[in-house]
Amino acid sequence: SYMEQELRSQPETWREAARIGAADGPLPKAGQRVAVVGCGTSWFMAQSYAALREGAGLGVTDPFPASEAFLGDGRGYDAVLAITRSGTTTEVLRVLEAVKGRIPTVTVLGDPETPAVELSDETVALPFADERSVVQTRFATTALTLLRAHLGEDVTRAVGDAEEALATPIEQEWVDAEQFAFLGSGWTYGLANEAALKMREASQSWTESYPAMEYRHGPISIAAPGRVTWLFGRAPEGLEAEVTRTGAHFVSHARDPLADLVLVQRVALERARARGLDPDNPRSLTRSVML
Ligand code: F1P
Repeated sequence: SYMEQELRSQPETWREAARIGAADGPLPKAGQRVAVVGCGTSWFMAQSYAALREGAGLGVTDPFPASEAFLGDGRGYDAVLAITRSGTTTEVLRVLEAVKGRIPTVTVLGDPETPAVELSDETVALPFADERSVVQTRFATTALTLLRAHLGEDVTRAVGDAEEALATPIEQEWVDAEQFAFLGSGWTYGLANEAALKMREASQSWTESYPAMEYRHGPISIAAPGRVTWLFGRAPEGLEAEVTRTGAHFVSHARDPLADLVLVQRVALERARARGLDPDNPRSLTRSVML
């Protein structure tokens, strides 16, 4: 499948993106107040980037689903960063239109010959990470790798961990599980949201996602034997024991969290196959949502 080919190429596309991200370019400068917009997967990457940028002390960074970003009057932002693989998503184009001439915009996109280019002041194109799949895998992670490198992060370990995640065996328990709860904190919360979306899109699985410690405030009542609670990043104290008591399978890996998302993409693919679904033709989805 396209999805499999594309997700397997992630170490290479991440390496290329790291090179571009580390160079000086049109991406937000330190100190700027930035609104980051996207839809679906691209919104979740916006969430992760925002937490990383604020964590690095580089300036206020607010992520919005493009449909809920009402930035027409500027709202005090110095820049708008849009993330869109297709460059055609209606809500993203509407934001770019609304802020044109008021706030400088930069768009990270896969296809450089799309309407988003006309509407953006600046663009960073990642055509080598563009995809034929409906279900995004490598564009999203490659865009986030670009942004991590731009924040000054050394992503060498992440690339190595992605290679390792591609070679890791998929546990049968993950293929058979009835339900998944993905958890994350800080920048890994966006990854948890994306993992849950990937499993829904590719394999029609029942998945949820929460900020790690919020899970204890209600959603843990769903945890049970035959279900999986998968945490991205380091486990907050006591969480593993609390989940394990429910009988749910608790998963938390030491690898770079973005590389752990690669493993979830593979689980989604495996579950699609086990259910006789074609991950390249997901139910009710199109490659880009346009009104
Ligand atoms: C965003 C997106 C995808 C999703 C679906 C519809 O597209 O929401 O994340 O998987 O296929 O479109 P884009 O703006 O990044 O092209």
